[in-house]
Amino acid sequence: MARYLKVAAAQLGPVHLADDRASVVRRLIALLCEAHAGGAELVVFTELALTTFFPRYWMGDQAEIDAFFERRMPGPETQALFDEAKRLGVGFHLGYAELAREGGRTRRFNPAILVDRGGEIVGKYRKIHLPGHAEHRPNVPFQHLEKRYFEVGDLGFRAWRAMGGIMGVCICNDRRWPETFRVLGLQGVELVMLGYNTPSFNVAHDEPVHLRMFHNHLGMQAGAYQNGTWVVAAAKAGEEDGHGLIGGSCIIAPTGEIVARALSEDDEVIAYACDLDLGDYIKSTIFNFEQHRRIEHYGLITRQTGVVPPEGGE
Ligand code: CDT
Repeated sequence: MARYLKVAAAQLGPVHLADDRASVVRRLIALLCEAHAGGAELVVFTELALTTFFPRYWMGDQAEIDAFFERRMPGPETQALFDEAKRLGVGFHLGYAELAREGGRTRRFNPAILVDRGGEIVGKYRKIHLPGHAEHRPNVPFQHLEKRYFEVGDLGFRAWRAMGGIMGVCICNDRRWPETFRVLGLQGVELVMLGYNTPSFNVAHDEPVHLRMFHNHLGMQAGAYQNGTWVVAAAKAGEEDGHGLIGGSCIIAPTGEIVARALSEDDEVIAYACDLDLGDYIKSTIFNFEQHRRIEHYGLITRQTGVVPPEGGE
């Protein structure tokens, strides 16, 4: 018998600098309730969902930076979201900024958690592919300071048995890297959740907006198909204090097809009843890893980061 899980992606419209956590959590709860009313059992919220996308701002004062971080999860403002989800019996995925005391030092990460129907955190992932730069670039219209504000995640790409399936998490820029999906695929992942904050404008290159959206979906559709997994992706969208973020939240089947897609650049719920067995035929035929992977030829992928072109020739 097919295993169906109705999953919602809860796209979040702009969160401005002036918006406080309590108002954002109220919006998340409204999205959660809407998703539940439509039959969703799992709701995927976006990356850094509780605040504006603050890595666009250069901040020199550590206290100002730390105001965007959570010390506890759930914490004073997020407890209401946990309570409501538990009351409704709905699981959720949430991205936020984490300030942790570990090994006698303060650490800052860009994580996402998976919370089950009973309100328990059953999985946590800390973002590994941090894009952008660490130094101030005063000559561009906005910054992308993830490399300054966060450490590289130290928990690996993990999948967990939860919500009746094998669930994986990655975050935003991770979705552009085939390695992300393959490491999850090697754990038999059936559904990958992710949130993203993707600026509409590429400060490094004059790239048409339609390509931003095309590349957003391209990597996720490939990752879904090549690993026989569902992908549920929730964007932060719209103009945050004048800085555009693409929307395009979507649910992608293991066939690589987009089966649901957000229409707006605002708070919006999309949902789909995902057959968690749908990827089985892909995993057992064209992408039967056990039969067809040739790991003796993949060594460069873990030995080398940058490109080393062949020597000699013309
Ligand atoms: N949040 C995040 O990872 N955003 C990146 C922007 C890359 S441009 C510096 C993304 O891959 O969408």
